[in-house]
Amino acid sequence: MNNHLEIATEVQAALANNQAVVALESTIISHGMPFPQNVETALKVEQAVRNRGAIPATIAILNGKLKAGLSVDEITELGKRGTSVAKVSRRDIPFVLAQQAYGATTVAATMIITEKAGIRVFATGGIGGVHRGATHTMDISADLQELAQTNVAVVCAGAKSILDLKLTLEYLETKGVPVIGFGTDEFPAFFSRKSGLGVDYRVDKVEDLAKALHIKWQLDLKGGVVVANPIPERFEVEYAAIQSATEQALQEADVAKIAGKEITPFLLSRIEQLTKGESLKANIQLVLNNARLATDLAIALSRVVG
Ligand code: PSU
Ligand code: MN
Repeated sequence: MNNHLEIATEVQAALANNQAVVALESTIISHGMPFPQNVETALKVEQAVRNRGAIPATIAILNGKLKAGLSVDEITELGKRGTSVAKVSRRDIPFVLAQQAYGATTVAATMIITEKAGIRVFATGGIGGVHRGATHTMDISADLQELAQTNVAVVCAGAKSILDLKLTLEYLETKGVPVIGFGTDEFPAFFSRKSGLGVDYRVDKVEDLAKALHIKWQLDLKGGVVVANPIPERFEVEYAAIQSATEQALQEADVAKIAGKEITPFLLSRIEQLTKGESLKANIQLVLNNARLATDLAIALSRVVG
């Protein structure tokens, strides 16, 4: 395994000293935001993790290697290449490695590499989920299946309403994945703090969450958890604007017959265009907010484990 995985020196040193490390995903850089905001955001997020006391490890595949921890140049390269980089989920990893290619890792693939590197906490924007109309299309993100089997806490702002949030929560329940609301009883819907749907557990202190996570993994109850962290109120996007942009993007995807792994990036970029960049601003803020909470959690976890 180890000649496939390259852990940055700084990340290795932190892990060896039981210092907090936070993993960060890369599909959000290549496929989730446009250049140059994607690179600016990725670097800001890394800085936010450092400022709060942990070491960031952006996860990606570069030249056929699984990487935990990228340099500024590597993040910039990934952001410039954008959607020409392969979007890599679990199924794609061995093929991208065999081709010595670049890969931007989704939540699922990032979780896999995060776990292999020995990191427990990962921050992103939103997770994939059960798509609207999935009862016909069976479009269910591999992220959910990964959460069922890989031991990583995923800090996110919930999931976008391009998805069927109710079915997403049902699926997670079936798979035994706990959904935790951080400081909230409600599952957040990415751009807004509310979805009308509940969470399994509300937690107000990272220490309490760290204790429960430690016990979960001590008991070998495999799998991750969703730590749903609502977007700060002042950055919420007006509900009606997001709703109409989402509906329009979904209709366009349907007409253009976009399916499979193309659909999520298509919807994300259309919503950004249709809201004239409003959604992008919110997206950047919520990722920063998630990186800060993930840092606090990683620190709390290193104390419990240590
Ligand atoms: N949702 C977002 N932003 C994102 C993604 C999802 O709000 O950037 C990306 C993540 O990388 C996620 C992936 O893991 O899309 C899910 O893609 P799919 O639905 O094809 O599994
Ligand atoms: Mn899909």
